[in-house]
Amino acid sequence: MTISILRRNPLRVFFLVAIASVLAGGIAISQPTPGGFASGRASFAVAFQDEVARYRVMAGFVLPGEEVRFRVVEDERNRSFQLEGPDGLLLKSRAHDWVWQAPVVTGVYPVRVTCQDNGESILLNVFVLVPFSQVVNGRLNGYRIGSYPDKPLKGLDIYKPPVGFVEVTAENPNTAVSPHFTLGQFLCKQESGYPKYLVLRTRLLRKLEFVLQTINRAGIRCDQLTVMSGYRTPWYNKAIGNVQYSRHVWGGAADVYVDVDPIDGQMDDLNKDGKIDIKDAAVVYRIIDDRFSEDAWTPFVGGLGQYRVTASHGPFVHVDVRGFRARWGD
Ligand SMILES: [Ca+2]
Ligand SMILES: [Ca+2]
Repeated sequence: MTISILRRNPLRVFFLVAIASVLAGGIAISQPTPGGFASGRASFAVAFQDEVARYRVMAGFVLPGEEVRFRVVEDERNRSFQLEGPDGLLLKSRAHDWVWQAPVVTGVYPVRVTCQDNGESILLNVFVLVPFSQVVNGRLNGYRIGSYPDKPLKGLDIYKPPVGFVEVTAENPNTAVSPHFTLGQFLCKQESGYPKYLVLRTRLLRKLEFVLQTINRAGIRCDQLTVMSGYRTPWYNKAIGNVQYSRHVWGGAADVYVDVDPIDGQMDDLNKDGKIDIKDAAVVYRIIDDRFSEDAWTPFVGGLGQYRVTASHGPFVHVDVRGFRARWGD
């Protein structure tokens, strides 16, 4: 029937296909983002801890010897997969479901889940953390950490001290933690040699990727967000006079701006008014805030703030994954 319609009226077939695609929810996924932004999304996802990795590369954070369950999810075609984690111990292995025991030695371990049908894979860069208990007198191997608050804010778990720290060496700052971000971007700005330490949350990385994808779809063509401030040790956070319970101290916040045209170390003139000011931060803020009620944003509920230019920084937007809604600066 389709062929006979095609012969009679090719234009009508085009519209039928387009309508069917919309009904199937396919347009948003298959339509390229303006300017060719590559989101790095995979055609399946891997669930681990309380996260879902939907990108071809994502970071996870575990304690030495911790058992982690990885499961393939969101695979509509029920294909076969294999997991390779050469340095860990595979305790359980099925076609879509594995339990992997992390090594006890601090470092980054690549765990790759590969679709056996087409070779597509998701690389999970799993960081084995240095346990929090190794902080002595506010320092970890000489690196200043400071002290986390004794009492979590409002008794919330997210304000308890982190379980451990990623060890950043001279060799690993360029490790990909998601398609468009690397480990070193989240280092605290305090001065020191290596090793350095940081806290980072997979949920923040997922949110930053989602923000990047969303602003590209809104017409701002950029392959990266500049992270002005990622992790802050409690020591540094106090030194710069910031509030004690800043989400930066728990690795769940990033201050970011778009700096691609031109790349000059400051926010681009996104609203094209010839000035670099809070109105450019507001462009990013609005794009995120206008969509926040959509279901896809549910895992990323948290803080959003916009900041004006000061003597020490240009305009930027703060995003975090605190788990409840907060807004400021608008
Ligand atoms: Ca710029
Ligand atoms: Ca502007």
